[in-house]
Amino acid sequence: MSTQDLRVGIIGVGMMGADHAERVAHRIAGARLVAVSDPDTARAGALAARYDGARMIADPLALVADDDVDAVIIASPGFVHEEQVLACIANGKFAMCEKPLTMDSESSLRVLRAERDAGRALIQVGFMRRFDPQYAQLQQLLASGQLGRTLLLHNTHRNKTVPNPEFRSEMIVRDSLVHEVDVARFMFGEEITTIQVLSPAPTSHACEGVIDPQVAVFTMAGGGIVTNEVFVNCQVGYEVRCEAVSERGTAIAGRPQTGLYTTLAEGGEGYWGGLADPDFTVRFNRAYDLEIQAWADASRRGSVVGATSWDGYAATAVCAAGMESLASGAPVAVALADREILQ
Ligand code: ISE
Repeated sequence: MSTQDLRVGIIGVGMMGADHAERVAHRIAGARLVAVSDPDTARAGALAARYDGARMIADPLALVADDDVDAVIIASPGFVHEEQVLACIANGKFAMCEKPLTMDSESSLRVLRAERDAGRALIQVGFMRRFDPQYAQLQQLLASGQLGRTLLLHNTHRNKTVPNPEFRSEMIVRDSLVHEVDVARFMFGEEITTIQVLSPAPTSHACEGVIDPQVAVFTMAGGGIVTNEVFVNCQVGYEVRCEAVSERGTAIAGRPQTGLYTTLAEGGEGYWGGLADPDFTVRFNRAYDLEIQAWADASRRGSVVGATSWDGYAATAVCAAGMESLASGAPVAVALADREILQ
C-alpha cells in the first residue's frame, strides 16, 4: 500500500457528490479531497472553498488528467459517465463511478473493452449495499451454505418521495430497481436470466402517468426467483430490506426492529413502531463510508473492490430488459455478452 494519501477528485457535486466530498475530507483515512468539478461552477467553487487544499476544475476531463489527482469519484448524471469513465481508464486512474455505469449495454461494453485493452481493472461501480454491514453479513451467510441452497429473495425498496415530475416510470427501473438487480446478483452469485416488471394500480401520490409502485420478478441462472417491490412515493420514509429464503432457514437484512412494525405517513412525520430513515444518505451513511474507505484502500494498493465494471454492465443489461418489460408487461430475457472474451 502506498504510504501517501490518495488525492481524490470528485466529478459532480449534487447530493451524492457533496456527500462524498465530506466523506473523503473528514470521514475516511488515507485520502484527501484535492479537486471538484461540476457544470455549475459556482456550486463547485463554493464546495471547494469549504475544504483546505481542494480546488475547482471546470472541465471534468481536465480534472481526470490533472497530475495532482490520483483517483476520481464520478457522481455526475449517468448520461455523461461513459466519457468520464473512459477518460479515467485512458489516464490509468482508479475511479468509483456511481450507478448506472453507463446508460445502455453497448456503452457499458465499451468500458469493459477499454479496461481489457488497458490490461487492468480500474473501475468500481457504486453499489453501496454490498458494503452495508447487514447486506454484507447476509451475503456471507448465504455463501457459507449454513442455510442450505438459496431459493428466493424478496426485496423491498421504498423512498418517501423522489424528485417529481422528472422521476418517470423508467427511472424507477434504471435508478431505483437497479440496486435490487445488483443485490440479487450479489446474494446469489449468479446472473439474472429474465426480468418481468408488473404495473399495479399506481398510488395517487405519483405524478400522472407514472407507474409507482412497481413489482419486478427476476429469474436467476440457477432457477432461483427474486421478487422486488419498488415504491418511490410511499410518503413514509426510506425502507430497504432483503429477505432470503433458503432450504434450511431464512434471513432478513435491513429490518428496522422486531415485533409488529407499522408505518404511517401523517403530515409526513408520523410513524407507529419507530422512526423510518428519511432517505438513502441517512440509511446507507455507514455503507457509503465503508464503500469509499474500501475504494481508497484498494486504489492505494492498486486494485479494485466491490462491484466491478462487469457488475455495472450486467446491471445495465438487466435494466434494459426491464424497461422493455415495463412497456409490454411480459418477461424479457437478459442478453449478456460472453464474459470470457472480455477478460
Ligand atoms: C437513488 O438514485 C438511489 O440510488 C437510492 O439509493 C434509491 O433509493 C433511489 O430510489 C434512487 O433514486
